[in-house]
Amino acid sequence: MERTLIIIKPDGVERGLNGPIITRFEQRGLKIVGMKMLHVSDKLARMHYAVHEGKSFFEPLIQYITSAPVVAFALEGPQAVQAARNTIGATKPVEAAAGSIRGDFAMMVGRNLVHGSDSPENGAAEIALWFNESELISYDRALDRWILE
Ligand code: IDP
Ligand code: MG
Repeated sequence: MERTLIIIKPDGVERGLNGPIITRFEQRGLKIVGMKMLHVSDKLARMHYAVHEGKSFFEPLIQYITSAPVVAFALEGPQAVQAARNTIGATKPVEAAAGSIRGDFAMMVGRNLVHGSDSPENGAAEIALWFNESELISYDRALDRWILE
């Protein structure tokens, strides 16, 4: 089973879209194994987005992700990273497929609502950065036999 880190960014929280965004992942069958709301510190923002340091959009990105609370959660499932990224849609909302979160709810790359890890390795690393082990919960869902084969 793979895990991925999802973050509802400040625009999602401020626009009241937590419910619709979480619903997309739940309806898909991905399992939430940890969830919290927090105001991201400058330090955590820079660690999370370290790969983008030096790019033209880096400082605006840090400003954006620290500008209001976020909701962070860990999802588990088979190929959870790819499944979640397809549900999120392309980085630039104008290129995101209709039916994806960004394709349905967003307009611009600097206000694209959601983060999703881009590889299983980064999924594990990002979850370790955002969550303590004690905040992650392993459990069986009664419906899993109707979602997983
Ligand atoms: P991703 O979120 O789809 O994985 P990344 O390329 O990892 O996209 O970029 C991280 C975040 O940085 C994006 O989600 C977006 O918020 C922001 N970003 C990426 N490229 C640009 C840009 O060209 N202008 C402004 N913001 C950008
Ligand atoms: Mg990325």
